[in-house]
Amino acid sequence: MAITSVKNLKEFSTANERFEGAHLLCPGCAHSMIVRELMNCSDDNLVIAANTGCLEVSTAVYPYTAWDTSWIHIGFENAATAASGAEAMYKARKRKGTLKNPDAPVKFVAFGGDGSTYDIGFQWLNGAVERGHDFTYICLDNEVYANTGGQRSSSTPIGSSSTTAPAGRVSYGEKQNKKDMMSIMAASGAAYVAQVSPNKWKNMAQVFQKSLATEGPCYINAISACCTEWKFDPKDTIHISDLATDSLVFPLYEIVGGHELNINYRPKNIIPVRDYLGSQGRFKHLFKPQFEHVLNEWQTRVDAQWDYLQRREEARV
Ligand SMILES: Cc1ncc(C[n+]2csc(CCOP(=O)(O)OP(=O)(O)O)c2C)c(N)n1
Ligand code: SF4
Ligand SMILES: [Mg+2]
Repeated sequence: MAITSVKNLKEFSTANERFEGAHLLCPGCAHSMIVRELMNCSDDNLVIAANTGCLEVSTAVYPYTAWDTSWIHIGFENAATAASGAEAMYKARKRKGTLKNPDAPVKFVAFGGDGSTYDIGFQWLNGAVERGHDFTYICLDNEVYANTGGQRSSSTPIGSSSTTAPAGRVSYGEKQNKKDMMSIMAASGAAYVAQVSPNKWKNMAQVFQKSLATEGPCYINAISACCTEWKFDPKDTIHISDLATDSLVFPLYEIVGGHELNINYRPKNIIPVRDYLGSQGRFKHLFKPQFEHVLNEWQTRVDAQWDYLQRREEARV
């Protein structure tokens, strides 16, 4: 697997910018950090598909664009379809000898929000993975339908208050467990799957490079802190992301070839899940006495998941 070396911070900050600042994402939006890093960590030609969501509506407001690369906008459910279709056409033209520059490396990438990835575009993503296209799908996972005002998705975590599962005197908000897309994608035949977070930018760059260098479908679940819907100060995006990874609410790990699980980040000091939940307005009601059990269940669930991941890593099954 040919992986170019990870750029250092200085190289990143001076890299040829392919995701331009001319966009309307909220200040502090993690979507832009993830996208920019993907584009800066590769020197290959990129063909990027983005479906409807905060990323697309904020980066391509006619007649402007933030994308200094080939870019396809497509309907809410179809980022994977567009990227896999472009990849299939590229392969066919290469075979027929009709490409102008057949030796130039080209990589195909799709971006979708959690609403489109976990819910509305799930079938199309799953089909593209099952067909074995050579592309990387990156879910910008802010755990809510942010662009349309904060409805819950199947990525929304238990206890979060959203417009369609609001917290109140009796209800503590979301009742369902966040869907486990990592396991689903690994089981669906993805060659490589990983979770990343922008606070661990080096790991994120390594994962992106690994996925671009892997032949076959890759799925990356990127936690994308949303100051607007999670209700925190825009200056705290990286701090909130630190709390997510260091409480192990969002563990960073990868699954290679559907079975080999590697943990990519082990916090030196694991912090209580309460510290993560208490940092955001969407969970603030959980600190009322009547919802104490939800906080305790959260910690138990996160501990059990971490235990499971470590056992999976050791067992190599
Ligand atoms: C088939 C279809 N259903 C619904 C919509 C309306 N819609 C546009 S963006 C969006 C929310 C996007 O949420 P998500 O995918 O999580 O991305 P985010 O905005 O949170 O980054 C919705 C429901 C649409 N455009 N097409
Ligand atoms: S609402 Fe959230 S995801 Fe959308 S642009 Fe603002 S911070 Fe980013
Ligand atoms: Mg979302």
